[in-house]
Amino acid sequence: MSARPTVVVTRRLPPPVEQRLRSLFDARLNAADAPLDDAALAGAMRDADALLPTVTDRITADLFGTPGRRVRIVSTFGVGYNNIDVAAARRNGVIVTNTPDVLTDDTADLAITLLLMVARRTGEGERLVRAGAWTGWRPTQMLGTRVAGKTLGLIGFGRIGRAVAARARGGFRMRVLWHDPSPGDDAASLGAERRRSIEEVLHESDFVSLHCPATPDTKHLMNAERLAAMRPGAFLINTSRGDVVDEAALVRALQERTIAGAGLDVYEREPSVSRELLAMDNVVLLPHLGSATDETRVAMGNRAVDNLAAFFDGGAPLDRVA
Ligand code: 8YV
Repeated sequence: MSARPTVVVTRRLPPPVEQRLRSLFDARLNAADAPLDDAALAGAMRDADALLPTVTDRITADLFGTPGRRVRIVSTFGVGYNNIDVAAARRNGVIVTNTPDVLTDDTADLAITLLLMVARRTGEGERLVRAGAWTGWRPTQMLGTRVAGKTLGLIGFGRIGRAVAARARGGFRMRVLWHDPSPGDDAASLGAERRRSIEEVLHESDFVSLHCPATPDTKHLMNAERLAAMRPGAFLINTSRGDVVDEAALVRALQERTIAGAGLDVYEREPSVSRELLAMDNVVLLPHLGSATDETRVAMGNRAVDNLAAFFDGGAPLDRVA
């Protein structure tokens, strides 16, 4: 690398990642960890060579079109990049990269966590104990739903969907069904069965877990009709993106007991969560924790830095999505 490129990092990152950024680049870090507003992002587009944003930043067509833009690469911290207008990036000749692979295991673990929590009513149980309201063990107290041997339907069978399948098959002897527009070459080795339509998966599954990216095609993929196509005793798990579920329709489906419960890590209007969901005991709500382990957040940061380093060394970034 010749002159040190300027990189604007929109949020605080784990210390080893910030240290590496400082050692390689003229890194403009965000010690206060306050989200940048549109004016600050436009300033970064003008003044920096690269931007390292996260899921909380919307990198719009207007930002890519910022007059006098200097940024040539946007290296996002995360596998999902629905917050970035990649078509506008392409039009403006800006490279976009993401951080796949490194968060697969932890996100799959979190999907299984939500599945277990909602089936076994653990959030509700913990609230009871913490409230000092537990009056003692009894045979009929807080009975949940068995997970072992049940049917899990996966909508989306990419890296994370497959990792969930492996856990469900190996750990819980579940029958696993999946639907994905792309072929799943290793599905047979995972012991998972393909279904031609989303509806078929929904009809047959006791648990439905979403693992598709947020795109215009998957916006509200789980709408009122699809929720109604689930089994009455079934649970919906979402660790993908809030946009994939029509949250208002989900609230109605839960209120009308169309489905039995939901485990959610992501929401349509993060960090805001529908008031009705907050009041429901058959819903587990987590604050977008999918990849939130020390190990994975460092690995994600390093992957984002690797992509920048490859680009500024004149090579091809590994994880180019635009
Ligand atoms: C990240 C995620 O926490 O990678 C993703 O797509 O949703 C999460 O794992 C988030 O994207 C950070 O930017």
